[in-house]
Amino acid sequence: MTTQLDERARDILRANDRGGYTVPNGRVYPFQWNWDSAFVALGFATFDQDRAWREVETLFEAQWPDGFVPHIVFWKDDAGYFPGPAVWGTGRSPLTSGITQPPVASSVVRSLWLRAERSATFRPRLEQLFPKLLAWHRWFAEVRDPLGKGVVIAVHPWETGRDNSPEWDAPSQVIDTSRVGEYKRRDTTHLDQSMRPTKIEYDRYLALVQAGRDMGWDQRRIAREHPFRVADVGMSMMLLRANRDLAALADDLGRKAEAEELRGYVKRAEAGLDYLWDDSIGAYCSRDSINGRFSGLVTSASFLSFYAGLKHDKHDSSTLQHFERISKRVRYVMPSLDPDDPGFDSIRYWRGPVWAVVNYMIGTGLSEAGHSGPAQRVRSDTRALMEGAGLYESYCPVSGRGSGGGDFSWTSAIWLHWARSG
Ligand code: 9WN
Repeated sequence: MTTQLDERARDILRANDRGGYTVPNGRVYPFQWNWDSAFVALGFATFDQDRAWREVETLFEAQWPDGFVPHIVFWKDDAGYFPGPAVWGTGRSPLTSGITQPPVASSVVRSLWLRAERSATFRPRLEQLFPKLLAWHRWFAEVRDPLGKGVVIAVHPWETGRDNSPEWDAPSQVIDTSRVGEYKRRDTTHLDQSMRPTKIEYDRYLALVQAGRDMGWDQRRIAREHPFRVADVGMSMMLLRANRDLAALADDLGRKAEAEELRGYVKRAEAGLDYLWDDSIGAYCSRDSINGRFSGLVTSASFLSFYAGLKHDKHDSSTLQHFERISKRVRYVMPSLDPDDPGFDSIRYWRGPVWAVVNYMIGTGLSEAGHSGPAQRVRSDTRALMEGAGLYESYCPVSGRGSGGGDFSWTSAIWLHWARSG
């Protein structure tokens, strides 16, 4: 089974390779996506290290001069996805979207570097990538951390990568959709509608794209004025981890000043992420930065505190209690939303399904923090899902059925890099 799935996973990555970058799924997502590409590189690294580095390098070819890295790069147009480059209207070359995505690239590059055993062959490539990664991290610190706490403010649900998480329901209420007009979605022609975000959610996504375009994609202005400005627990945890990993890379490259700067960001977040601790539910969750309200929801992102390297006895034991409770409620952890929440929907995108990339981060973090039982559960469930259903975009935590697109790139990568030996 393992060898068969290894072959299948490699075939999927090769088939979705468009020459230097990989599409998440050929039909549903025909462009380069930011955090998908990073995770995809982990998969390539298991059989073609050169191709793995190339994936990240291609992504950073689309970096804007201020350090921002877009969530989609439209290397070639494709009518199969909406909204395409004309709707975004960023006027960049290459054409890109105007929002970003979770900053996992530095953590991935560190993993590639360690796999390459810090070899002289890959050192020049690391030297080239390092300033680009650093520029992106600085952009987060300067543009997306207005609270000065290391907490990332997301200005679009798509930035969080957890598009229709119920965490965004309340903060999205204020988005004015009156100017959105008619449009034709493409996702629901490829996939079952019951698995995708709803019409009102799409209207809001598009209203935010329009607002960004109206502001000429001036990122500083967007960060100040957008109607949606949410402190995202997922991005904040991933950035903290990425800052630690980039600091370690700076050490290896002998860049003392940069390592110190990055450790400064780490310190800031270690103290500041308490802002996302909601004592009333005993978990980390996202928070509307406009009115300070917590989402009050336990999601899969709540379990990323271990991956971020946060250590806090009371918070850790409370988070682990949620883990125990949820792991008894569903056959496969970690559902994207607490199954005891009334909004839980086992097949609708980020309102229930399990995502392999999130499991990879949760499992890695738990294992590093010494919580080997829960860590093992996450890994073996991920493995069982893939063996049972194939390499899908996501999975139903109750039945194990695949949901979303099939032949999925980042799921294949996570199989090769991590889940296969769980
Ligand atoms: C919008 C590609 C992306 C992932 C996101 C996932 C989904 C896009 C969409 O697909 O988002 O960016 O159209 O639904 O939510 O995490 O990066 O796999």
